[in-house]
Amino acid sequence: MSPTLWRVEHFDEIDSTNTYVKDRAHEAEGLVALADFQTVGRGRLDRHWEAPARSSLLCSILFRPVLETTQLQLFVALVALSTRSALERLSGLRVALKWPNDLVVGGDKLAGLLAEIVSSGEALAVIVGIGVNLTYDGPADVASSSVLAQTGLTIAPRALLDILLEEIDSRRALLDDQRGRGALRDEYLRALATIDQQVRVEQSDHVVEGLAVGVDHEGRLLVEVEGEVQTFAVGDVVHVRAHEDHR
Ligand code: BT5
Repeated sequence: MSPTLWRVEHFDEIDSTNTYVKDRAHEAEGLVALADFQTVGRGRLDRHWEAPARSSLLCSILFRPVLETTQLQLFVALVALSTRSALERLSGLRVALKWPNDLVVGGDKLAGLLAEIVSSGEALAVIVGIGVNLTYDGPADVASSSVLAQTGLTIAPRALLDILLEEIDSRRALLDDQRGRGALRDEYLRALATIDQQVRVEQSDHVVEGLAVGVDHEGRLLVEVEGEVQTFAVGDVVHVRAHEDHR
């Protein structure tokens, strides 16, 4: 498959890049919104994403999957793994992934992803937004960090975006067939700090504790609870024990 035709639209200020791309979900794959500042940066479940102007990579990418909505978490994996590789190429920094949507360094949150689905009739769009702390260490009350704090390097958001899009290009076709999805899942498993950790999965109506043992073919987390493996598609995961530093 040839590389995607990326169409990057840059904004000095916007409400939220995810909202912008969501409103254009009917367009072809490859639309990217990039912002210096968001007035209403969004996390999941109505949470906020904080980032002073020009301190972070703030962008959202439009995909048009060939398969069904169950691929959502695989697109999160695709963008998270690509961001991880781009950061390593640009700064040497090694980050780990925390299921379902964080990039972490030694337990501190360095980046978060927000994936949303828009479907109208047969057509399906997946929007993946990402915020990466480049020079801002994150809110004071959150265990968070930045590329600058970790490496001493100041990376320009656009430089990171360009390498990120290259990395997505090198993986995007994997999502279009079963074998490719298997290869992506293998890379995902290797990058996930969550695996082999004692975790607490907090869902809207209940909390489960157990050992994270893997992810399935749709990127859902597999947690062993009292000898039985349960599957989680959404939910917030807390690593119960401190895990090793993945830098
Ligand atoms: C996320 O949500 O981590 C998804 C963040 C996605 C942000 C990008 S920026 C570009 C695009 N456009 C948008 O509007 N959003 C996307 P969640 O897992 O719900 O985490 C949100 C929580 O992270 C907040 O409640 C804070 O505790 C914490 N947080 C906020 N800003 C942070 C930052 N800069 N660094 C680290 N943690 C932060």
